[in-house]
Amino acid sequence: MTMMIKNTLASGVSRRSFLKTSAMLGAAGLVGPSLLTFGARAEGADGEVMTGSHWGIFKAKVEGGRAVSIAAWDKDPKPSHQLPGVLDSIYSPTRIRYPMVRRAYLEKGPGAEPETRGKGDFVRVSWDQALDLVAKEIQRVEKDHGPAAIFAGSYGWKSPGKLHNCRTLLSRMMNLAGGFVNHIGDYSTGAAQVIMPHVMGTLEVYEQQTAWPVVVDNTEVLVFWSADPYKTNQIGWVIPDHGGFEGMEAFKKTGKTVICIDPIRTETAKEMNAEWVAVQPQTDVAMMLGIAHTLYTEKLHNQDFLDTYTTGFDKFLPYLMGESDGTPKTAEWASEICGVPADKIKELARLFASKRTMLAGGWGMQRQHHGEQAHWMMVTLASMLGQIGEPGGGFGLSYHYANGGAPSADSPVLSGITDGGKAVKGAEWLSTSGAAAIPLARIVDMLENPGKEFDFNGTKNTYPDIKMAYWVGGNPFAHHQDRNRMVKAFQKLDTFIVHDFQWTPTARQADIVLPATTSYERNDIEQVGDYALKAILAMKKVIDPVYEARSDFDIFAEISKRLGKEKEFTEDKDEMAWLKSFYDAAQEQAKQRQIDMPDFDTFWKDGIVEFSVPDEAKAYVRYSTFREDPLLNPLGTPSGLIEIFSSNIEKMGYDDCPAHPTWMEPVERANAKGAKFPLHVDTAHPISRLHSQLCGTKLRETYSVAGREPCMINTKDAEKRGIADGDVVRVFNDRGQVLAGALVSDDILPGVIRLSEGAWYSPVEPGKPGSLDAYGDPNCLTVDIGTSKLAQGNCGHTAIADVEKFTGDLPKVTVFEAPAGAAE
Ligand SMILES: Nc1nc2c(c(=O)[nH]1)N[C@H]1C(S)=C(S)[C@@H](COP(=O)(O)OP(=O)(O)OC[C@H]3O[C@@H](n4cnc5c(=O)[nH]c(N)nc54)[C@H](O)[C@@H]3O)O[C@H]1N2
Ligand SMILES: Nc1nc2c(c(=O)[nH]1)N[C@H]1C(S)=C(S)[C@@H](COP(=O)(O)OP(=O)(O)OC[C@H]3O[C@@H](n4cnc5c(=O)[nH]c(N)nc54)[C@H](O)[C@@H]3O)O[C@H]1N2
Ligand SMILES: [Mo]
Repeated sequence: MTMMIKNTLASGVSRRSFLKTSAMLGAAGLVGPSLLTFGARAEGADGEVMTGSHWGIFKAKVEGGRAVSIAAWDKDPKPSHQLPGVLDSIYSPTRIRYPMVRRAYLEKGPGAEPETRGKGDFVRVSWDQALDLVAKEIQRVEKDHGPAAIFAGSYGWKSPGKLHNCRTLLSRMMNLAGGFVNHIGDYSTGAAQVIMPHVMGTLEVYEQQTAWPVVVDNTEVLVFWSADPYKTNQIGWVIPDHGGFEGMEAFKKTGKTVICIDPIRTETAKEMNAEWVAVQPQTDVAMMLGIAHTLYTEKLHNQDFLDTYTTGFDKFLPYLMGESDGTPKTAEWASEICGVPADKIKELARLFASKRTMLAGGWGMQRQHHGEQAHWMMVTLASMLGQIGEPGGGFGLSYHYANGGAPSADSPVLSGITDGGKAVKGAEWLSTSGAAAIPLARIVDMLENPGKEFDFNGTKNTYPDIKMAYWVGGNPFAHHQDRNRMVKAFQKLDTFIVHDFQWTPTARQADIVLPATTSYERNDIEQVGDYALKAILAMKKVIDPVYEARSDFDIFAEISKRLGKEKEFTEDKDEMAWLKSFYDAAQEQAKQRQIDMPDFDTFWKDGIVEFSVPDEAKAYVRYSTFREDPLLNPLGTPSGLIEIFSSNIEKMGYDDCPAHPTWMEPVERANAKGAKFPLHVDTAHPISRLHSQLCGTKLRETYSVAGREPCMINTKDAEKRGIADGDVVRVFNDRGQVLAGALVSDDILPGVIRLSEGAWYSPVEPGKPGSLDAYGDPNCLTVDIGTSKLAQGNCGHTAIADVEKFTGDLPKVTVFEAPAGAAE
């Protein structure tokens, strides 16, 4: 399948003004062209170049040095509909053109007039001036306050590529500079990745799933619980193979049962003709308990499995039956909370017990208060069903992510640039590098409370006193919760430095903004398929850097030079030498495993090397060896078994994370007694963006409503408020207020609205906490607390609010234009 995308969308810069600008730059001597083109160039300026991105492999057509169209790779089983935005991201008006410094900062120094952050009053400076400023400020803060005063645990989805990995490059430079404060965890699976090792002995969320062909052949009931794989499998952390779609399409053809348990009728529910079980948000644990209670009272549970493969069911049972707290967790009890009729809950229990059932859990339900409980209870439910380790049965926490379940090819694993610290095995973003580390989502709490003690997974620590933050490859003013609290907290910093290629809400808040290249303006190398490992791709440079953009590698090398560490940073290797070193190491691995790979030059010329999928990978069943022999193949838990009760967690003594799965009211819930606001805000990941990436492109025109982020609202809720489809609405609670465009629909449960994460924050009064946001950033409404003392994950899916038709003067959305002075 080929998808051609014409460049009619990308009109940010006309070719003429682009040439004029480049010529002017050259003449002004701001930066020589040789500095702009680090490493090798694409073969010839014009023609077709194959490269890759978070959205897949594609071929770009270049004319006159400009990318004019892109088309998905013809072997991509399901190209992402977001590709036109990828093309537009290169030339969109939000592109950062030059190094810029906030005026007050430039004139008066670190910490000056912090309330002007976000107002867009930037001054253009030369690269030399900008790099000197950054290097001097790192030295000042390290000298006066020590490495624990610099937060460089910069989180975000950056771009793929084993060399131009901006986050790792930042850590690498900061390690050479003397150290920094890093982060632990991520926003994706903050709760799950901490609880799962206690329960299953492993991260679970970033691991290969029982292969799709096995599911297609054996699974009778496929349950997507808080998961929307048709939406989320579009993208990968590396370059996606989209193999998950082949699995889902094949399953669909069998006509077997698919159930989606979600407050929204998802893309997956529609594509797979699934039964939609509409559950109240934040109540899945109650619903699962209701199913578990039915299984137990109707003797449908698998006691043999519980006896052989799990520990602690006996301690959980009194809670389930209500002996320990006086509340039996019956289907009726559950129904009151989760809104699913008791009969339906019982029917699901009987169905799951009588059929080979795969519980495919997504992550929305753990990105909320007490989020640890959801997956723990799901594992408990799967244990009672007793199908874990059987072909097509059990549970899986990554079918919706990066095409989990697409069988793994026999291929070597590419290494990449390192940060000089220790990496946690299996998850490069869990680097332990740094002077200290905080649970990522506690960043604002840290900025507000230097010296405050915090709990995390059985440890106690204190927050450092941060003076400077350095961000690359992420958009915290999109991804973090409670925007207004955050705007205020970031004003405490002396210095905030950001590299990006777009004027994101975060870049606008910075003191020093450095223009990075997109991955289409540099050469790199990457694996295709996070789990499938289907190929290694040459991510070839498509065009020369636009305006004055430079690669993060180049920028950090220049700063390292000013810190006297250039050689340590570059190891005297240029771009192509690095890429060759990663490839050669992979080839060495391959040789040992008798896998054929061409030499580097041939690979680079061909652009891709593909690997074959062995039959055993297509037959892979997660936990089959554990099931065969739990003594010989124990889990990594203290007991070697699935821990329905965890003695380790019991020892921690946390009031918000007891020692077995437990239903606890979240801090706020629309349907709870005394709830202050009537609607739950579901901040589901966007269908037509990757978080905030591509929000600044013309792709927005395909989904925005009245020029704003769509706010999906049920017909009844809309009628009650006199809201019609297409109206501008104000969504508000005590934490914030945003405008959005009403999308009236019956594909969402009454009492729930959807405002997708990643919408760019466009405050009407920048710098002022509480300002109305004109575009629709849902994180103006969300709560900024940890999931619990155990994981301290973010609660991006915890928020209640109300909606009204907006009748005031419509404020302009300004965030999609470059700040004044940055666009000439
Ligand atoms: N309410 C709520 N909030 C959420 C979520 C939710 O469900 N609800 N989801 C959370 C989740 S799971 C995640 S992962 C986060 C995502 O949060 P982020 O990962 O911060 O979001 P992205 O939009 O991917 O931001 C990546 C940024 O990196 C920039 N970038 C890309 N390539 C490069 C490069 O080579 N160099 C430089 N310097 N910059 C580059 C992009 O332009 C973009 O601005 O959001 C979290 N926030
Ligand atoms: N198109 C696209 N794909 C992506 C991303 C993207 O931004 N865009 N981001 C990528 C990243 S970084 C990640 S972490 C993953 C995210 O993967 P997920 O975290 O699984 O994605 P979400 O959309 O946040 O949530 C999935 C579903 O959970 C539902 N949900 C929310 N709250 C509840 C609840 O309380 N109960 C139940 N049962 N359902 C609930 C939402 O309505 C949504 O349909 O996706 C990845 N894929
Ligand atoms: Mo994520």
